Amino acid sequence: EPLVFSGVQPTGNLHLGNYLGAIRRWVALQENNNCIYCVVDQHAITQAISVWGGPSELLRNTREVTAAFLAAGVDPKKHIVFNQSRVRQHSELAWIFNCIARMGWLNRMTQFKDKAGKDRENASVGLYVYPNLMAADILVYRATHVPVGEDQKQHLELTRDIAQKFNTDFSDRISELGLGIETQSGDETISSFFPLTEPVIGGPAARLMSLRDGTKKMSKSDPSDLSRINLIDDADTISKKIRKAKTDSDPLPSEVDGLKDRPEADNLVGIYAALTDTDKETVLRNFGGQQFSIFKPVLAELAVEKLSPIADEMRRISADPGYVDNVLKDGGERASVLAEKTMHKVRDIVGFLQD
Ligand code: AQP
Repeated sequence: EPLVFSGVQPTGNLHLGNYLGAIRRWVALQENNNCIYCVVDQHAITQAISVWGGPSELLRNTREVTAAFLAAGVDPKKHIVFNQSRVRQHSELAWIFNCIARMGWLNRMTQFKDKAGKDRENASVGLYVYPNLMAADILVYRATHVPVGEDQKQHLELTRDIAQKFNTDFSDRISELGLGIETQSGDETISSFFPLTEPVIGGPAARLMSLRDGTKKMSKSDPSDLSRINLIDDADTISKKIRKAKTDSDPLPSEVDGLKDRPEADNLVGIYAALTDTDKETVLRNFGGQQFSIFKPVLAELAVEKLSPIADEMRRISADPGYVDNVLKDGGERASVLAEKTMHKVRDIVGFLQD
């Protein structure tokens, strides 16, 4: 049976990319699947304390991200919403995955290179092994589908490699204990315990770019606030940011092909398409030939219309922090039961003595 898992880090400045690339798609997946949505607070502390802001900031951001999930339409009763650190089995499984994943695999992770920057010697070990914890987040529920933005693709490939190596290394033991399902691995049939998780990536907002530089990802950590639309921005701020967004001076093309080598134009058209649930072709059919002086105000109005209700709802939900805390506590309890079911089996598979 399909099971959906995804998470967002409570690192502040939740933006339109996080919403369109991930959270909004989570809401759609709730219809036909069981879903687990997580505020990944243990990931948030992998960078320097000056980046994640320290304990009070982490608590504040954990509540704010949860409020964003709920305001966007995540249903914490039918599905599970919790913060990662409450469910100890994530880090327990991550340790085992630290022993499964190879140094060479992690050395290829581009996000580590980006986030560590030039001073790699000074990056935390946690930042380096973060993809193993992410694999554990997913596989501790044996989740089959993970909706994320394009930037997470490589980490999901690593998650599959880890699952595959675990299944292969322990294949005999998994079948001896009767805990696997027979799957094909190359020419061999092996008994698999972990599924090979499918990334759910796509649509016109899989990778939103900075409003100041169409070659850079829209990101929470960009020092320029003008580079992103934050979910809590008010109408004036959203309009100003779109008005000031970098563009070239040509009118919009009528075909998607014409967006090639025009990253800023491509980005704004993608945002319009995602906000209206269409595709870039449709947007260009309506706006091809128009100048940005026409397109930008229409886009700004649309963004305000779609985002303002979410920001209002976030403020309403945040006014009662007790409510948010209870959602996370209840979700954490339900997640722990599921995670422990998996971990009990994993300990048996690995050969850790337990009752
Ligand atoms: N620009 C983006 N376009 C589409 N999706 C995006 N996501 C992030 N940026 C974009 C998706 O949002 C989800 C949550 O991301 P995260 O909190 O795990 O952090 P991140 O991937 O490191 O994203 P940020 O916001 O850009 O933070 P920093 O500045 O720290 O790098 C994920 O599904 C992600 O793909």
